[in-house]
Amino acid sequence: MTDKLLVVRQSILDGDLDECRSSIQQAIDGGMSADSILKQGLIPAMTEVGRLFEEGEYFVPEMLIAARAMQGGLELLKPLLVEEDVQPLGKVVIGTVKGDLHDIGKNLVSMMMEGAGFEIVDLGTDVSPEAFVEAVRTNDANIVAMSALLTTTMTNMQNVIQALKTAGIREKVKIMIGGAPVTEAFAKTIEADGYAADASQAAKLAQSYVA
Ligand code: B1M
Repeated sequence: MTDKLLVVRQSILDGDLDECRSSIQQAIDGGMSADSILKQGLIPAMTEVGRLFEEGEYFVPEMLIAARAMQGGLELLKPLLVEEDVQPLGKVVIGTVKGDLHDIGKNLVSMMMEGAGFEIVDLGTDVSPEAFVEAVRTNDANIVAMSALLTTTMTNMQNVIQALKTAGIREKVKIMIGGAPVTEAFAKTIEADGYAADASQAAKLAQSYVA
């Protein structure tokens, strides 16, 4: 890794948005491609953030500020990635299910997935089954990611899966779910493809679907 990318990586680990953007700008000005900055700088840094989180060295606040720094940096790269025609790993439609307004965990999952190289279509909170179906169709998504924080709303995940089946597009997508009351067993019951306990595992699970 070049010195410039080491600075990019450290700025993400420190959650330092300004440093992240200025070090990325310096790497761009120095002639490095956006693709290299993304794949050798941002993505490995977010992988490391995920590892630190899983090992209990980072907690949710550290992960959030790291993800925000990464997102701020990614904004600089996005137009260049389009110019370089860099393809994302896949397209994820993500949302918190109908009746549920909790979005802190969902946003974290979304940011970690973006950091892992996915294009994200974030539908927000209180998302109906019809809106998930419509978003999968219009975006030609490969993954549907659902979050729920309430025991009363987690059952709506099954309604989304049913709606995808009815629309005839269930087999087109991998469906992954998560959120505090959600479990692996629940995922099996509703025939989701997978469950992840936290944002770092969610990013890894999504990567396993496109590997
Ligand atoms: Co609410 N709330 N809340 N709340 N709230 C809980 C969830 C609750 C456990 C609090 C409690 O009673 N102890 C309880 C649920 C009880 C239950 O159903 N068993 C509860 C309740 C009851 C309610 C209301 C009904 C309260 C009321 O009005 N009477 C109401 C419901 C509103 C609604 O949604 N319709 C309500 C409202 C709210 C606020 C709006 C005030 C606010 C939400 C703000 C927001 O999100 N923008 C809020 C908050 C903040 C919480 C707590 C305190 C924190 C949730 C949170 O953000 N955690 C929560 C209590 C608690 O958890 N200690 C609580 C941090 C976040 C990073 O974790 O979201 O779990 P989490 O995400 C994790 C993992 O779960 C996972 O990754 C993340 C981290 O790595 N993950 C996924 C999440 N989604 C994933 C998707 C994946 C994979 C992993 O794949 C796709």
